Amino acid sequence: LLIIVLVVVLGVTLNQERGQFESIFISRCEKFKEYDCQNVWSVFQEAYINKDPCKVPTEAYDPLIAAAPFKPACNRMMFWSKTKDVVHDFTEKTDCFITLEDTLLGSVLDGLTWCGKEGSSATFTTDCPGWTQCDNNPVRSFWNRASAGFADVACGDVTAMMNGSLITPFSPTSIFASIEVKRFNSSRVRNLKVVLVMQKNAVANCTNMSLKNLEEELDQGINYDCKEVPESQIKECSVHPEKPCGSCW
Ligand code: AVW
Repeated sequence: LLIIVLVVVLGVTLNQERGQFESIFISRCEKFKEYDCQNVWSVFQEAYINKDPCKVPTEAYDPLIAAAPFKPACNRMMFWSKTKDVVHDFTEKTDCFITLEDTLLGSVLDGLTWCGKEGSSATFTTDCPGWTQCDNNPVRSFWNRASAGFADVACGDVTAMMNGSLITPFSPTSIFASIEVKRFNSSRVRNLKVVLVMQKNAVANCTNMSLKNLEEELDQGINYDCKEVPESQIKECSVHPEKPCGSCW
């Protein structure tokens, strides 16, 4: 009995020392069987621990990307801009596409905030700089670096869901425009297929100026097409995951 009590007390103590952020990180990571999550966690921490939280450049995450590299999933990679909820509702329920948030690193850190502090070896989850407060903050630098890595392995037919309720669906300041599109390489990517998600209040269509800019920005040799798809149609596909992948739009 004494031994059992000791083991439980020790376990609880260790768990508290682990911290809530680390626990979330490890438990989300463990859903991916092929990784050493304790190692991924320690490489992740190295990027921002004991640093000024406005001085974490994107390159700080290079070792993390090397430790858990993105795998190419030709014809199945899905990018998005300002359509987070409808995209993930669809990709979670169906097995057609993979977004950054379905990969190990993307899913582990989705929705989380973290930063370090000079002179401390701890991870903080409050009082961290906001997305636009300073450019080189740990969260923004991570998403910039991870998006670049994900776009680097894009291949075959690539899909992107954009928001038809915006006057500028392809916004120059978005990660999709400023990082991902620039890294699509015509030796790997054959087509960019834009799905413009149309809600009732849609203001843009495929002739939109910003989408023309997107088409022009693509590496020579990458084909472009755009399709206006009602949001209700995508949601209908999410509730009928048995439908073949090519039949939704
Ligand atoms: P987005 P992106 N404060 O919908 O093209 C906090 O604009 O940029 O699409 N978080 C923010 C802020 C902000 N001001 N702005 C952006 N974010 C975060 C990765 C937030 O998590 C995928 F591969 C928001 O949900 C897509 O193809 C997310 O950035 C592409 O990048 C996306 O903002 C989507 O980036």
